[in-house]
Amino acid sequence: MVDLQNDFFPGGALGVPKANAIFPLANQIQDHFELIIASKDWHPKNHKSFSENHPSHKAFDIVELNGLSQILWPIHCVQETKGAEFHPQLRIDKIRKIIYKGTDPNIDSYSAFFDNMHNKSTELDLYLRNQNVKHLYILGLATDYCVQYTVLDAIQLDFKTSVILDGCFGINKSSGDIETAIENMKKAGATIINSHDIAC
Ligand code: VGL
Ligand code: ZN
Repeated sequence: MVDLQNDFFPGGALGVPKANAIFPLANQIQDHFELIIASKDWHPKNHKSFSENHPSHKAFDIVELNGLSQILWPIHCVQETKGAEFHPQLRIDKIRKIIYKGTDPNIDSYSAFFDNMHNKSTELDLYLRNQNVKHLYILGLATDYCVQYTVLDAIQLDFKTSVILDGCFGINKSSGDIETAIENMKKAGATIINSHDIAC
C-alpha cells in the first residue's frame, strides 16, 4: 500500500482527487493477502522537493536537482506531522512493515525501493527477499508518481507485479499522466487487475 497518508487525500497538502474512494477497498482486500506492507513518504522539513525551499519558485514548477528533473511540490508528509500519518480510515492492524522513503533532504524518492537516482535503497527489497515474497500486489497513491515508480522498480527487481487499479488514484498534473503511467507499467510487464479479480 503506497503512501496512504493524510496529505495525499483531498483536503491534504497534496490531495489526490477522489482518493477517498480507496476506502473501503484498501481495507477489505487486506484479508486476501499474507503480508501487508505500507510505504510512507517521510520528508524532513528542509526537503528539496518542496517549493517552499526554493524561494524563486512555486509549487509544480520543474527545476533541476542534482542532474535530475524535479517537480516542486507543496510541503507534504513532513516527518512526525499529522499530514504524514496514515489516513484515519485506513485499516492498519495487518500492516507488518512500514517503509519510509524520501528521508534524504537532497533527493526525492517516488519509489518505495530506491531514491530517484537509484543510488540508495530502502529496506524493501531485502525485506521482501527475506520473507521469500515473489509476487507483489500494489495499490495506493499516486498512480502517476509513487505507485508507478514502485511498480517499475519491482519489475526490475524481478518480482511478479500486479497493480490493483481501482485501488490507485493519480494526480494528473498534465492530462494523460495517469494513462501514461498505466501504459508504462503495462509495457514494463505489470499485470493490471481490479480488486474484484482477487479471489475470495
Ligand atoms: C508522491 C509527489 C511527491 C506520491 C510523493 O506519493 O505519489 N507524489 N511525493
Ligand atoms: Zn513526497
